[in-house]
Amino acid sequence: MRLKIPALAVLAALAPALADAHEVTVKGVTVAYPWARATPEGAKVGAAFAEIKTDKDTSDRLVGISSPVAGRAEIHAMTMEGDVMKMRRLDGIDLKPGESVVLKPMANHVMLFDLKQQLKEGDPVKLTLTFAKAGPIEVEGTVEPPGAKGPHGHEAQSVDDSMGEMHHHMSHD
Ligand SMILES: [Cu+2]
Repeated sequence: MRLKIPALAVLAALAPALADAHEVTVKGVTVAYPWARATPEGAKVGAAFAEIKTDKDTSDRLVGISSPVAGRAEIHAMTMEGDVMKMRRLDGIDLKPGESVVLKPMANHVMLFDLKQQLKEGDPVKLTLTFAKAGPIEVEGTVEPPGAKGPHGHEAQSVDDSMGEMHHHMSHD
């Protein structure tokens, strides 16, 4: 449950460094519930997710992603073309005022390439999301099991799919 109390919003805006690393707000942009999926040993590609929220007076654009566990990260969109799922790289994602954009399985997501280590369930994972106006926002989440559909104890990102291993079966443009 979330309380929308102005005093809390002010506090969050004044003290982003003190905020829980799982949810960080900078200049009206909040990154919350970051997580990644566990990867098999030797895998070079992984996927990560988070929720991005803007306050009612803020518009911004997600323009980049990075993680210390990956040589390179991209923002991806997923679409269905007939029965075939396709992923493509996005240059960014526009954020309108008061919007919540959830990066989640079977939708827009973060693709991690050139993994430097296996992503093991329960391990912490850092993501830096860079915004056109708010700049870089670093958050730390947790690696969830390979088939996880959302971060621990949070239902908002759950999706109706049975394709936990999707990234191993899909090609990238
Ligand atoms: Cu992808």
